Amino acid sequence: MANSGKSPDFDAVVIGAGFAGLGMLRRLREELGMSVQVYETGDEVGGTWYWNRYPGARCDSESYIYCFSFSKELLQDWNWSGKYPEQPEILAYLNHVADRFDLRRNIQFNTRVTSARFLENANLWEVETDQGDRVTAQFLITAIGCISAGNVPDIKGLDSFQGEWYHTGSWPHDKVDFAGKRVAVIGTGSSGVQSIPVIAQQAGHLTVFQRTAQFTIPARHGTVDRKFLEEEVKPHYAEILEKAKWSAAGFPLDPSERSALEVTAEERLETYEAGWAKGGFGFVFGSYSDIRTDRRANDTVSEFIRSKIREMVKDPETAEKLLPTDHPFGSKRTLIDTDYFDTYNRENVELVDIRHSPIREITPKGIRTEDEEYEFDIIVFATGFDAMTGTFFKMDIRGRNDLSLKEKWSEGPKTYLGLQTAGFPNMFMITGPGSPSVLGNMPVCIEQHIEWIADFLQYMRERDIGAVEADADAEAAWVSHVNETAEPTMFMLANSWYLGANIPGKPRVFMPYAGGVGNYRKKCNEIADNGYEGFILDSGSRGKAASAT
Ligand code: NA7
Repeated sequence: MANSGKSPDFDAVVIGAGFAGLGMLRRLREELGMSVQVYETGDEVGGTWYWNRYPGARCDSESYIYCFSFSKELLQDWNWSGKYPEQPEILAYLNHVADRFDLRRNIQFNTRVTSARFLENANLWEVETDQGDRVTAQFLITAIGCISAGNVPDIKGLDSFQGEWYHTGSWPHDKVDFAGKRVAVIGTGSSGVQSIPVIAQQAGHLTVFQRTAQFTIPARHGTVDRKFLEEEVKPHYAEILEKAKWSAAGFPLDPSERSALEVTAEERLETYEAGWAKGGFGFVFGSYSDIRTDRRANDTVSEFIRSKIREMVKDPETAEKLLPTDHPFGSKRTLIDTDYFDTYNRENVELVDIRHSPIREITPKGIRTEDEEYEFDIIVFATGFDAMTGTFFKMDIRGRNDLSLKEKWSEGPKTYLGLQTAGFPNMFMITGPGSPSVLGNMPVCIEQHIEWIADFLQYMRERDIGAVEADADAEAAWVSHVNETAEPTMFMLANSWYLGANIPGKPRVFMPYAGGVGNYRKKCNEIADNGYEGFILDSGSRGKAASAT
């Protein structure tokens, strides 16, 4: 459909139908009365939880806090079964939300946005898709996820491999049969750590190719505690959510205020043991306040986890390879696992340290490292994503003066609050680089962006403002603040996807905002209360769509 007159085809185009896209669509349509078109590449809703169907895929946030908060009824009605929700259950939840709030009618599935161009004279975005759509909208809102562009490393010979291979982030919808097969998993990040124990139970033989040994904390997963849910969560959802909103990482946890260096070694050990027994992210937030900022404090927890690995893994040589010694705990994404280290005690599991013996090529039969050749029926790439910017760059997004986003961000992403980037008026990013989202509980972060963006659009409409754009100076100041905030943290001491270090040639820039979810919310609110300080408000052509649907 082309733009036929002065009015745009839609008030807003939203890209993506995961948590962010669904929530944004509902808010704009139901509360602002806007006409919205969502484009989604998949043939269903779900985003991350549509694509990541690998064995063992589940969320590291506890289920009762991994949800939308906009509907009290939804919060009360939905019953999770797992303490940590598994992928099929989260997908079922998102499908339920789509049905319950009648969201599908504004979503076009099987459609990838290929380009978006800002039409300066009209203050509109023109969006094109791979299905031949060409539409205009006043607002362009990206809800594309932060970890959605899969990274299959460029290893020589992959095309020649005669077996099957898969990337965890675009897993087939039909079950992959590992029974009796010789399987390789490359990568030991979240996806590897979750899938390895499950694949090991099914495969004939599993070989794990590890580049970096990981710190991981036991999840202590199980079925959901019904009594806890009915008595402690559901009657108090409002307070729980409020606490999560203002917390450091979007969880309703009470962070410890003690320093690890103030207490005796015995007391520390007791705290770490208690946290380890309880499992999950509480281990991090409930122990000591400085383990993520002070190297000496961090050493105590890093060493504690190493001692646990030595205890859990029976073969001393394997245990030694599994010890993370080149980065402190918490400098890469904190991992939560179920039986990860125990898996290496199985007869059918082998660990190959590719830091010391790198993969040279993939052969028709398997994988050749510097020292050996291995034969496989299936190779699983748990090798992560071109995070935070990769999905943006798959589209040709152009702002003022035909400037492409890829060119603007060639030295790393530059945003104001992670919500807008100068030169791209009326384009908003949900969980964009420069926001804390990937360091926190996603739905809490996503909903904050949805609410903030919707309030801004409402403000614009009430004042007849046609376009808003981040001011270049405000953006530069925010980029500096993001960098300064990350500088004293452990995050700077590892090669992680937060820094783009997993993608050859990607600029080494810390992309998320490490100042905390609650602090960030406060800053966003202050900026809004000050008349959207740092944004240029242009009262030119308003570009409202003809009718809301
Ligand atoms: P991650 O966390 O980026 O992990 C990818 C893993 O793959 C990690 O162990 C990498 O080693 C390894 N990797 C990456 N490239 C290669 C190559 N070329 N050769 C060998 N090994 C490689 O991705 P996940 O999918 O596990 O998790 C992504 C996020 O999803 C996660 O953080 C959660 O937020 C949810 P490295 O550590 O870089 O040496």
